[in-house]
Amino acid sequence: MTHGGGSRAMASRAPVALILVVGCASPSDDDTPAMTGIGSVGDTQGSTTGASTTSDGTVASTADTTDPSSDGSGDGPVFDLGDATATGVDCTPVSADEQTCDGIDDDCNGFVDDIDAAGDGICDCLEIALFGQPGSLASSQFVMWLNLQGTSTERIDPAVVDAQTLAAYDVIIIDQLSRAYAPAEAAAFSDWVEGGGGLMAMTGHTADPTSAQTWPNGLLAAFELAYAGPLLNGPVTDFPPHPIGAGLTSVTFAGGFAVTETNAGVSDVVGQLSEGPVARARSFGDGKVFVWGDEWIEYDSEWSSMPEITQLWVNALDWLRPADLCAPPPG
Ligand SMILES: [Ca+2]
Ligand SMILES: [Ca+2]
Ligand SMILES: [Ca+2]
Repeated sequence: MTHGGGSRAMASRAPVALILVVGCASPSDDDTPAMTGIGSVGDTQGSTTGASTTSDGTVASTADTTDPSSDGSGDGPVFDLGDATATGVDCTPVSADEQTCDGIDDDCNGFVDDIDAAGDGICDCLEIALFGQPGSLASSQFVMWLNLQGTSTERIDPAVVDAQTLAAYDVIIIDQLSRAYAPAEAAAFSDWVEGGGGLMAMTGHTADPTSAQTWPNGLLAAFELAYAGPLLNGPVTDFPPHPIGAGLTSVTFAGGFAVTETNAGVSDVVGQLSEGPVARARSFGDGKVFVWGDEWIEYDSEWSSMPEITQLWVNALDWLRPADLCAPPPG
């Protein structure tokens, strides 16, 4: 995925020649307000899945050229981006700062789509999928919360998983699974991670070993990680040095499982109980995998008593995001 894996990114980077019209964008012409439009979940998703076109379709063109006089404004300079993936020395800025989640380094600071308008620590350009069914706590509004942080997040539970299904996302978070997955579907997951995707897994929605361990383990096998053992209870207060655990001292863990390696040494322990590791993380190809042994961290009803959980999500999403997406400016 090289960050190029997302459907938005792939679509916007496909052309070899791209000309943008800038300087004519009113606030409504820009994706940024939509990306940070608190409460406009549908708008947010819609605005970022349309490849390089903005909400009103005026800014970008993915084919041939855009005549600056054809958009009705005619008051902006035209920049030839050349290769749409351009950044660094060959990059021509189209704006003074990063403007749109379009797979283009607008300001040529070396980082594509590095936008976090609200300063909440979660990149506004991330496209996230919650994969599977939500947990049992009706109070959970986790998908909405992720969208409120500026991301484009949706829940999916596809009948068949293939490369095209996964390519639309930068980060996929496995939630409660409702079935076993075929080897070809598991392979699609591992290929997606190897290409740059960020995969996180949760479990513990039920004690049933088939749905809580066997099914997710089928997807995690390629990464040599697995849920195992009896139900465990936290909270997790032991966070060995790792970016995901940075600043954390206590995070809920209520009826979850140990996270084990099927090949010793392939991962780092992110969190552990007295019984052993319950969170592990590893790199895999160009992507990353983070496996957490419980699901209560998605229940925002818990966050009022454990505000560190939101920091866990900030840390996890920053670690999981594609390496060339949303990074802060160098230096
Ligand atoms: Ca940039
Ligand atoms: Ca951009
Ligand atoms: Ca944000």
